[in-house]
Amino acid sequence: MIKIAIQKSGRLYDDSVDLLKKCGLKIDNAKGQLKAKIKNYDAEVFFLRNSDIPQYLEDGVVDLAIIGENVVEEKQSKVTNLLKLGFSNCRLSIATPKSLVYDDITDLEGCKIATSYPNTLNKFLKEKGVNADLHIISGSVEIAPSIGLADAVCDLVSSGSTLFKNGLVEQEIILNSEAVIAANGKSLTTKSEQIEEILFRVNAVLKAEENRYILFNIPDDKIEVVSSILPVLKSPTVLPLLEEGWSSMHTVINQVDFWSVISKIKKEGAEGILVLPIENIIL
Ligand code: PRT
Repeated sequence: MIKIAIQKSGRLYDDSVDLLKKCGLKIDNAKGQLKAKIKNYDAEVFFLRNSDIPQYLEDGVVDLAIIGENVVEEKQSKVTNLLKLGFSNCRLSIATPKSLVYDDITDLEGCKIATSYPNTLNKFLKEKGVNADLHIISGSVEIAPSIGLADAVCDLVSSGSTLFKNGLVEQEIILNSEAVIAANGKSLTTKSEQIEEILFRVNAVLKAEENRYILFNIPDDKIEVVSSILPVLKSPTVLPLLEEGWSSMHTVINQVDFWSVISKIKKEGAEGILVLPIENIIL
């Protein structure tokens, strides 16, 4: 039995459940439960607070967890980050009021900084040789300067709109973070097969999300030149159409290359281009 922790509610919840479902794991739960069985796999899912997950993982109560990298770093957890998942991206940054003159990090010497991330901030300031007074608060960090509680803040930023609304300017990025799968060290040995199986499925889902299946019609005399444009997994599938002199080409392309590839193959005479999402890619 493998035990997997995910956040019980909050920013990571929907994407975590969605990922497990795409991995073919049927979660038998209603929101609000502490744990649920996976109906079609020998596993259990624990619904926990994101900030508590590192401890459960470290203590071996759970084997695997989907968690924000920032929390693993802040809790200085002895867990192993196995895979970045590409969601809940954010950064931990220091921001100062617009009115404050800021040239570099030394301007924070002797300042009061409000944060919920004292360990990560302390480590950063120590590396930079800056002494500051940390004011630890658990929420609404961004209002601290306007109510006279601090000279600067250190908080998570994603769009930047919270900082903007509070008249703050992002000055230093301390850490870039996204959701990761992390594991308990002992479980990596005792449950290596089950963990590998979960990682194999997650990798297949992530790979599929990065790629699109495309098919289009192409004059036969353009097959070679179009093949050289396509960044294919192996080699494109080419099937003859009923209309003589035309074929249908099928392949998988990465989203990053997508628009440049489409415009190039269109120029070469591709018609009726269909683009489809992929559920899994097993290489
Ligand atoms: O209660 P629990 O311990 O479960 O969770 P939590 O308080 O950590 O929960 P939650 O759901 O707020 O965040 C979960 C995780 O989402 C965080 O640990 C990060 O890994 C990730 N994440 C991604 C974020 C953000 N983006 C984010 N923008 N977490 C918080 N924020 C907050 C930030 O603190 C600030 O208040 O959003 C505000 C800034 O957002 P922007 O878009 O205005 O810049």
